[in-house]
This record gives sequence, structure tokens and C-alpha cells, in this order.
Amino acid sequence: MSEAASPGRPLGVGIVGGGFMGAVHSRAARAARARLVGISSSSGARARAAAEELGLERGYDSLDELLADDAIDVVHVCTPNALHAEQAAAIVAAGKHIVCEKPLATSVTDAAALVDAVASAGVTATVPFVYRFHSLVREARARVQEGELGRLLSIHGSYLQDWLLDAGDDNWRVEEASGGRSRAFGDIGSHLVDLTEFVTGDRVTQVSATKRTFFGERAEHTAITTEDAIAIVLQTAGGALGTLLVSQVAAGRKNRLHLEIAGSSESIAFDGEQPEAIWVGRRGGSQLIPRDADQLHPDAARLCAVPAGHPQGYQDAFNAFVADSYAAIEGASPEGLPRFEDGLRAARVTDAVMDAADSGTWISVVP
Ligand code: SOE
Repeated sequence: MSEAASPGRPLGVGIVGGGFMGAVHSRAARAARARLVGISSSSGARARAAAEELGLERGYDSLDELLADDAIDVVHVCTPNALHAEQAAAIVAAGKHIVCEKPLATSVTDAAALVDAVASAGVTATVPFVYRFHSLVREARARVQEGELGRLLSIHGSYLQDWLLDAGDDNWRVEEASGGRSRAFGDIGSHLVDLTEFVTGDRVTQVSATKRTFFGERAEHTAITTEDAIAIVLQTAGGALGTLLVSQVAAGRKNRLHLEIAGSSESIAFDGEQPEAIWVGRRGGSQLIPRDADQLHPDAARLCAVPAGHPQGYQDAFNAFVADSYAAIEGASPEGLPRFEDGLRAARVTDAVMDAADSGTWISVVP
């Protein structure tokens, strides 16, 4: 059983993997006033270089060496997808709390085993479905919960990037062995569905999908099977219908998650590239709601780190996610904290979407 960090002593943080996400996690841990104890990577040399670059106290020669350090209370997993399940299992078995990058695992079986292991170990275990932590996403969710949209009728979402637009672009995500069966949906479509279910409180029950691999050959990989883009039609438990487009080859879209929910009274829309206002649509006139704590519901206002007019962004949302993860380690129950159960949910949705694309039929999503 993991011991909560003693009151007053800063949480000791370890990080596995020193790439782009390792840097994002380290900044968020520092903002949460944690002690950045050390990092492991693919080698001791790379770990020591990453420690220097990210401002951690030390590098370790292995994850085992990191886990043997009693100064570490919580470990952040920021490695390629196919490594997550085994590394997370070792971290939980060592009695450490864990923040594991999505996808939690590249199979439902592995994700379910991790949920069970966390329950047995009694540790806190979260997954950065970080777009839940934009203040105005919480405002949208609060308005849905208060019935302001009326009956949920339709969902229209997209998550578009262009970092893989050229055939010369390549990355470990492209290869099924390291990224998993699904690339575009598993990587970013999972955020879109998580946010849809989080904001609406509804559940996706059936999906139909069509996917494309536009580039079968890239700089290092050939015979590529993972999808560049995927189009999805969905139905929800509440009877709504929806369409989602997920693409990593959409020129000019850098990281644009867009979600529009239409109800019988009002619509609401959130754009992750413009997170300082949400659009509220009405037959009698629509309006933009700014991120102004004085005008927002409490769960939205609490995520305003700076006043209106001082734009917050992705790292602010990430900082809020890590702060809430650490509050949970200390015994709190923060609203809307994505835990390993949400990582398992994402694995189930990803499997259903890929089965729908491969079969050309409607597939039910396991509850
Ligand atoms: C790359 O597609 C990526 O870093 C995703 O892995 C993140 O989850 C997303 O938030 C930003 O883009």
C-alpha cells in the first residue's frame, strides 16, 4: 500500500521518458511545487542529459533504479505508447502513484489489468485527458448539467493536426508495433471522444467509421497500416447522433480540437486553439462567453489562474490536471479528474472504432 507523502513535504516526482511530453509534465510538476527528483529514459546517458535539460535532480540507468528511490512518490510515464502498460504495471507494483500518458495501453486487456492493479495497490492513477482542464470546457459541462442546452440532439467534432502532412514526416507513432493498432484516433481522437462524453455526460454506444492511410511510405517506415485520418458516425445512449473527423494531415491545423454540441434549446461549441471563449448558439441570438471567472460556474472559475484578458492555454490546462492529480494523492477528490478507468474507456472506444473501420459495419461500444 503506498503511503501518501507526509504532509508538508513536497511530493517527490519521477519521470519516464524525456521527449516533448516529458517536458510538459515536468513544467506542470514544478508548477505544482513538487520536487523533481529524477528521470529514466532509454539509456542512462539519455536520462542524465534529459535531467540536465529539464532541471531534474538526477538521471537513472533504468526504471527499476528509479522505482527503488524512496524519495519518489509519483511517476509520470511519458514514453512511446507500446511501453506504457509494462512500465505502468511496474510502477503500480512498486506502490508508487502514477500519471500515465494516453493511451493507457494499446489493448483493452492491458488497460483493464492496470485498472485492477491500481485498485489492489490503493494508489492514485490518472491519465492526461487534459482538454477537460480548460476552464471553459468546465463551463460548457456545467451548462449541460444544469439543462441549459435541453435534450442532446447532435454532436459535431473534429481534431485536426498537420504534423504528418508530408511523406517525409515520420515518427514512432506511425508504426503499429510502437504506437498501437490505431494512430490518429488512438492518439487524438481519444481526446475528442473523452471530451464529448465528459461535457455531455452521455455515452457513445455505437460507431461506424472509415479510415485512410494516405501515405503508405514515409521517411523511415514502409508498408504503413496505421491511419492518417478517420471519419466516424456515432450514436449515444441518450439518442443523439454525431460525426467526428480526426486527421493528422490537415494543412494549417496545428492542434485543433473542435467540439459542438446541439441541444433542443441551445448549442455550445469549444475550440481548443481559441480556448478563451465558448460559443453559445440560440435561435434568438448567439453569444461568446469569455473566460472571466466572475461570470463562470465554480468548477470553471477554479481553473482560472489569471484574470480575463490574460490568455490561458495548453500548459495551463496541463498544470491544472497535474495539480488535481497531486491533490488526489494527498486525499482530495477533485471534480472531473481522468483516472485509469477513463484510460480503459478510451481503449474500448478505440477498439470499437477500429473494428467498425475494418468491418464496414456499426459496432457497439462495450459500456
Ligand atoms: C501528438 O499528436 C500530441 O502530442 C498528442 O499525443 C497529445 O495527446 C495532444 O494533446 C497534442 O498532440
